[in-house]
Formats: sequence, structure tokens, C-alpha cells
Amino acid sequence: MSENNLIAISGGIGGAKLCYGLDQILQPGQLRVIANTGDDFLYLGFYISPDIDTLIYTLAEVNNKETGWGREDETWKTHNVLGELGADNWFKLGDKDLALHLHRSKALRNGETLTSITQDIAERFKLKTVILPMSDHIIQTVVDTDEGSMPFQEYFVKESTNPKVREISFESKHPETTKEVLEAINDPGLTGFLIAPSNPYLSVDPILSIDKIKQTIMQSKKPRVAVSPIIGGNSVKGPTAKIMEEMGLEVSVMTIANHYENLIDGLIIDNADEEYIQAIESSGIKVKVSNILMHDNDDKTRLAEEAIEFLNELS
Ligand code: GDP
Ligand code: FO1
Repeated sequence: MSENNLIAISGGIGGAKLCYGLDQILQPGQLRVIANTGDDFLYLGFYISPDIDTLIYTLAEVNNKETGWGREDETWKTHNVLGELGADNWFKLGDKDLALHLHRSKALRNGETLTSITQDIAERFKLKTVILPMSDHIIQTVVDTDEGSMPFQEYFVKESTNPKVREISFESKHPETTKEVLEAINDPGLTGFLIAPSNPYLSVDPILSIDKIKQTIMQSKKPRVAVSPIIGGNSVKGPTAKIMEEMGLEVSVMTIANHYENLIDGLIIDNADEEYIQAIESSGIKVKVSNILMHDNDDKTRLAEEAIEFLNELS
């Protein structure tokens, strides 16, 4: 794997599973992850960046394996006292996790960029993968539902994804990426791009909403592969399938292929979805079929190896 240099496009929990597998088999610096920041928000005065933190905790092997977010061996003293004080505590911040939010929020108040403080935190956690926020500006995912329009975390956590989604948009005064992301996606030594199995609408689309990122990847001569987040007509976790239904989309790998049309050369689908091979390939996207459900770390590294092999076949 020594000659491979990859860019992964990722949200949090689902995407971080594949990034963990890639991180295990690549050399330091060979994986750069462009991370979704559309979920970021200010909570109790702190800047929270859930997908970046999920990626960092997962790669550093300190993540909570049950929830997928937050840290393992966490304590909840602050969260509980916030409840006693009648303060907001619908978004659960563990004590260890909170230290990261304190540290990052102070750095941002002092004028550091999200890119630089993320790099600093990643170094402290001894990561060999580079985590690149999609932007240093606020680009807020807004979910328009039958109960009104709301920022992502209100929809996802406060309302437990119960409202029916009508439309998803990305609000920003500066919908721009960073020089670090542009250098990474224009790197002549790049092997290719991998779109991780994250929620296409809530985690990948915010990244692609930045025109420069989408156009550069679309025009790139390097191979681009996505791993389907849909298996056998359902999502593995989270509201992807529910949202697809609410937006009138068929919950299938074909819809995923159509969603990434013009952006990917290959799609990795599960054995359960073999029946779609021909239809996807006739839309011009090459298909690789595998077991794409990542139960354990062996599954993550195996799928990562297969994804790299597929990229090399397509180059
Ligand atoms: P995020 O979108 O990456 O922030 O994380 P989510 O937890 O919201 O999950 C997003 C998507 O990841 C969902 O559509 C899941 O179906 C998908 N996902 C989670 N685990 C796996 C897995 O093991 N394999 C595949 N192929 N998809 C997964
Ligand atoms: N998700 C929840 O469903 N409930 C929570 O209380 C919660 C807290 C939380 C704290 C820190 C963090 O980094 C993530 C957290 N998440 C929580 C995850 C949540 O933000 C979403 O999973 C992601 O944004 C989706 O990508």
C-alpha cells in the first residue's frame, strides 16, 4: 500500500468506520479526510464539530463503540449538573469530550482557524491521517421539515430525526473551502478519491455544496469511488433510508449511484444488491460487489483494501 495517496470524503460515524480501515493500512500522511462541518454548531457557548471529533476519536481508538459518537470511558458529571441547573442538556457532552470543546473554542476565539486547531488536536491524539475541515467558515446544514425549518443538530438530536424531511439546504455567507483542501484535491501524486459510506444528503452533500470542491473532483482525472451507505434497501444506521423515503426517493443502491452520477467512476455495493449491477453499469459507473457491512475492525481494513484495489483498477 506504500504508493497510495488518498482523499476520503466523510461525515462522522459511518464514514469514520471506513477511514479507520484506511488509516490502519496506509502510511502516515497518505490519507487526507475532507470532513463535513455542516453539523457544527454553537452549544452552551462552545463550538462543537461532531464529525471532526468522531473521526479523531475513531482513528485514535478512544471512541464510544456503542453510540459511535463521543469518547469511551466517559463520565457525565457536567451533563448531569447542567440538568440540575435547568440549563440546556439535550445534546450530551461527556466530561472528557467537553475538554476538547473548551480547548478548541478558546483557540477559535483567539483567531485560529478550524483547520489549524483540528491539525493541532489530531497531532495531540497522534493521528497519522490528516483531517481537513471542508471549510473554515460556517456552512450550516438546514433541514426543512413538516415541523418547520431547523439547523441540523436540532433536527438530528433535539427532535430525534422525527420530523419529516422536505428539503435540505446549506446556508453560508462564505461557501468557500480552504487552501489545504484545494492543495490536497489538486495533488498530482494522488491515487484517487473515496466517498465514504456516510449519509449522502446530510454528510456528503454539505461538502459538495462548496462549488470549488465539487467542480475540482468532477474534473479530476484521478479515479473516484463511493462505498454505498445503503445495503439491501436499508441504511445500516441513522436516518438515511427514512430521509430518502420522505424525499420521495427509492431506498436502493441505484438511487445512490444516481445521486453521485458525474462524480464517481465506481461504486462498491453489497452482495445483497447484486441485482443492480447491470442498471448501475449502464449508467456509466463501474460496480464492485463485496461485503460492505463493517461489523469489526477486520471488516474495516478488508473493505479499505478492496476500495484501494478498485481505485487502482480504475486508474
Ligand atoms: P455519517 O453520515 O458518516 O456522519 O454517519 P451516520 O451514522 O449518520 O451514518 C451514515 C450512513 O453510514 C448511514 O446511511 C449508514 O447506512 C452508513 N453506514 C454505517 N455503517 C456502515 C457500514 O458498516 N457499511 C456501510 N456500507 N454503510 C454504513
Ligand atoms: N448524537 C445524539 O444522538 N445525541 C447526543 O446527545 C449527541 C451528542 C454528541 C456530542 C458530541 C459529538 O461529537 C457528537 C454527538 N452526537 C450526539 C452525534 C451527533 O452530533 C450526530 O451523530 C452527528 O452530527 C451525525 O453525523
